[in-house]
Amino acid sequence: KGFETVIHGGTVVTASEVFRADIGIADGRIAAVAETIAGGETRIDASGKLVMPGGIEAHCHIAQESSSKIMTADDYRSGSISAAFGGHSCFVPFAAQHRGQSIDDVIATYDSRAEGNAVIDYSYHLIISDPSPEVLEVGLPRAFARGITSFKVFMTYDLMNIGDGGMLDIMTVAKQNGAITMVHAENNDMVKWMNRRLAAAGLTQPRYHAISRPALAEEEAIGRAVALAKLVDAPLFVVHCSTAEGATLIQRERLRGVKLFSETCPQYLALTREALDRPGMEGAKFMCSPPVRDSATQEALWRHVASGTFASVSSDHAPYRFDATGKFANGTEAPYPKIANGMPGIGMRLPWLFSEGVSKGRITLPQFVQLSSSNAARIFGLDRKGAIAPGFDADIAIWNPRETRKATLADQHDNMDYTPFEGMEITGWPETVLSRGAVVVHQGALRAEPGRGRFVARRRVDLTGMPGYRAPELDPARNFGAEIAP
Ligand code: DUC
Ligand code: ZN
Ligand code: ZN
Ligand code: ZN
Repeated sequence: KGFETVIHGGTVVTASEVFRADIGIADGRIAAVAETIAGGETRIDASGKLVMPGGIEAHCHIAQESSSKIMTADDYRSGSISAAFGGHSCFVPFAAQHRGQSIDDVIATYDSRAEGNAVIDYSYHLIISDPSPEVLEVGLPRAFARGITSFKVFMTYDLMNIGDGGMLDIMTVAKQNGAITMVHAENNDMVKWMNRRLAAAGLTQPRYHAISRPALAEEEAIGRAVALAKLVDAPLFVVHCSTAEGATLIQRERLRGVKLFSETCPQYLALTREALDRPGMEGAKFMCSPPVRDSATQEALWRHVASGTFASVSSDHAPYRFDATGKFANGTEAPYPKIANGMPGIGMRLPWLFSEGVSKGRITLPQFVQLSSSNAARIFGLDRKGAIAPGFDADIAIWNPRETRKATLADQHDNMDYTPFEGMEITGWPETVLSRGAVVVHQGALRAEPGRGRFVARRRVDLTGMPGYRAPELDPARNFGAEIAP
């Protein structure tokens, strides 16, 4: 049998095992995994290297306008190139609805932004800011039929927040279609109250951004989002969890069988709010929502990463440059509420997680695969991705676990003018990245044409082993309220 490519001599890492094997690729898929494979039109020598499923970035903002109309610096071309240099062979950015916009229009908008640009495969999570009857009854079911099986809602920001009732409606429709709801959980009124007090006291420098969004606002909102999801027994994914209290609440509800998933991000494990104290406006580089916290929080979040509370460690790449197109769109002295929120990180997510996680002994290699790729594939229905096994797409990253170098902006290959990881000493870098069998990146060079990445239709979330929760008032077995159970 003819293989297009054979990767030989490497150590294969899956979500459960680490073993010596060669990989044979045919028609863009993994066709064989065996101790020794001869032949292959192209042979890639992976001796001394780790051969892992390509990363799947399930939380990133690409070619997306913020609700105040600031466009991210990265589009599907630069965003996917940065992702690929960072070890990814798939990413799932958001397709964001503006209020009043139809879902068909949202999807068409992002299709046109993605087409011809991506170097790796992609899908979208919808962001719903306006759950009108038309959206709930027509728009979302059509999105599901196209293989868009997840979407995000916000509990904060006046232009995005859809209220508890809107969340119940969305979660109900999602459940009926086998989709999963993602949530940005921060209490909007707590943040607005803090903002008013800080503004009245004249405290508007970047450092006050972190003060304005208390840990309690996240804890309260996660608790409320989980209660709403339990009422309708629908699956929920809490994005960018930044607090020990939030993580502990998620862990407890997962132990109870609730259909609940979550992620944290490198910035919450790597940075503290002191970063926002840098002189002048420099602190704006480290502004994101929820904000980075303190070192005790970092330690607690690492325990949750290591013990399985989080399905993934995602970048939340939200690239706003340190100039008038991004952070300073409202002026170089803008008060923090008028500075775009978010930091870049799609190119550093995996090297940073490998270095701080695997190289420092906080997580195992299989855990790295789970957190970087395989869990996202299972939860978000990318059914041919996230594994090294026959039949799966040959989406593969070959890593040099011993290469040590400092993180630099040039290594990100994005459209940004800074990286929050600048100067960090990183051990373990991806060297070669394949997407459906084609080499996309090799030893620091891009080898693929923009446009080769394809949209991937996704399947329903896999909830095996998650019994869920039945509110007594909606329980058919108790025969009251069952008529309206979703
Ligand atoms: N939420 C995100 O998920 N990303 C950037 C900013 C935000 O509020
Ligand atoms: Zn060999
Ligand atoms: Zn968010
Ligand atoms: Zn985000």
